[in-house]
Amino acid sequence: MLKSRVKYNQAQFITSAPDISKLPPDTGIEVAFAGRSNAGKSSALNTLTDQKLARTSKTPGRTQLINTFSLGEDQRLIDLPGYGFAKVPLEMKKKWQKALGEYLQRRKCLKGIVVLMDIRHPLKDLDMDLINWAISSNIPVLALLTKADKLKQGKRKAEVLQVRRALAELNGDITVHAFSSLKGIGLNELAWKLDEWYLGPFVKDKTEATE
Ligand SMILES: Nc1nc2c(ncn2[C@@H]2O[C@H](COP(=O)(O)OP(=O)(O)OP(=O)(O)O)[C@@H](O)[C@H]2O)c(=O)[nH]1
Ligand SMILES: [Mg+2]
Repeated sequence: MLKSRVKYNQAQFITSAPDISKLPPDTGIEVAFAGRSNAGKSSALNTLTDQKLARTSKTPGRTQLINTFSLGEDQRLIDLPGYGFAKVPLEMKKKWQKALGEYLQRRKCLKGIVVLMDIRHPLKDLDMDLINWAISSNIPVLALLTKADKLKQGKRKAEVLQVRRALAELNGDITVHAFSSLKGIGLNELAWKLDEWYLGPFVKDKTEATE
């Protein structure tokens, strides 16, 4: 059982927006899942919510709209279109990359970004662009190294450490974890970070915290 404060399994689909004008009002808190095409964004959302909410596919470029899911109380999860996939008609690519850029730049209720990268190919140029943009916009980042089930434990740990070290140099609010939708690796860490973004830090003993 997922031990989280927010009930992610109660997430409900709201809308698929082709551009930001079709999104729900820009209020409350949104957390967006972003990353290269095929990195495993939709799969991670489905694992977190324990539902088949977001469409997944072997073919990169599956998610072409800004998919919005409600957690109630003006809290939303956002599945963004992937970037960096070459084999898509240019016109289509332009359209949905524009939606992605506009979302990132204009959405005021965006509280945190989950950047998903295949653990075997992390920190590509476009990933770094996104992470650097988030830091300069003061938006915290959770970097999830996806498909961690594809690596043995030793290699997996080494890869996480290497990415942590590289991103620490940027001096931003960045957390790095291994993740696997298939095996549930990193699922609690994802839920806890999102809890923090939606509800604030977890305080164990309230009297202690006020001292
Ligand atoms: N082995 C393994 N495969 C995974 C995992 N997560 C996703 N995949 C596979 O990776 C492919 C892409 O997953 P999606 O979740 O659709 O990726 P996406 O990032 O949403 O892709 P776009 O919508 O195209 O941007 C699918 O074939 C998934 O089954 C994982 O944890 N382990
Ligand atoms: Mg997707």
